[in-house]
Amino acid sequence: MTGHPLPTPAGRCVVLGVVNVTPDSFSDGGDWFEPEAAIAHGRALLAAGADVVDVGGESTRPGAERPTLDEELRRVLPVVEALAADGAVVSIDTMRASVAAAALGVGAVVVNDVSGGLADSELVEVVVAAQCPMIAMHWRGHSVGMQQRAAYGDVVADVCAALASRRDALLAAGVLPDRLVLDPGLGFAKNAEHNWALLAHLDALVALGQPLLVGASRKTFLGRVGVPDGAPARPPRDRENATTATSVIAAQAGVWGLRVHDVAGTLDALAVVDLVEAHR
Ligand code: PMM
Repeated sequence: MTGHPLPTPAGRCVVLGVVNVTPDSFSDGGDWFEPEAAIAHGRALLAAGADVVDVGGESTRPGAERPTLDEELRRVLPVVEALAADGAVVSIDTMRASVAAAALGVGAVVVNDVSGGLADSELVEVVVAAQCPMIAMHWRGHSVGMQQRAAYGDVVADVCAALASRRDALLAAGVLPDRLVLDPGLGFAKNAEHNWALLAHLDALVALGQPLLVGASRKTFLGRVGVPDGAPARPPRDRENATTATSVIAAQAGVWGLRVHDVAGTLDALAVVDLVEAHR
């Protein structure tokens, strides 16, 4: 069989370190926009213990405009190529089939599609041809207008149903069952209440039977934790403690992986979870 197996370190969650090669991501926009800075950042995340580096060239913050295809390729390819050449396990965070194919061509081994294959129907064909792992996130449309689609009857049931239907379609298309990861898409067409409800019921998402990834790191809903009503939200970099708490909750719920900015802090938190588990 070709293609990289799903990374699975013994005894703990997979930690994906975020490398956003974008001028405008909410969490770290502009910090790593030049390829050299993004490569150095990826190397720092790997040195801190990241199992996977997740390289993306399109900001998905609410309201963000999409880059052109050429611009997205220009952003991500040198970074993917350099980190893969170092021996890193690289995932490409893209909704475009041609970006996924080009990134796989220069060494990426995982495709992370926040649209779960819905934005570009050809992306699934790229994944199937490569037999590579795919992360399929719950998604209700592109960033412009995304928060107007944050309406659910029962958010946990609705997201589970949508992910189950994505799972069935992707498996029918030929994505390998042991290489398909699902993701509830915290912050994507979801308000804070929706995100908290999903975190409270990760067991229902784990029960879908596929490995589950959670990406809570630094997201807007964490900016209000511990902040009085009316006071300004915490900026993204001041959301790390709250992020770590979500990582512990997700690890205890049995998720496969965590997509985070602070790799070292996440690994410490996972070590604590393991030590407590070992003493049960
Ligand atoms: N969130 C962002 C980008 N890509 N991919 C997956 N699978 N899950 C996520 O939750 C996710 C993602 C946006 O966050 P960022 O600006 O920190 O990259």
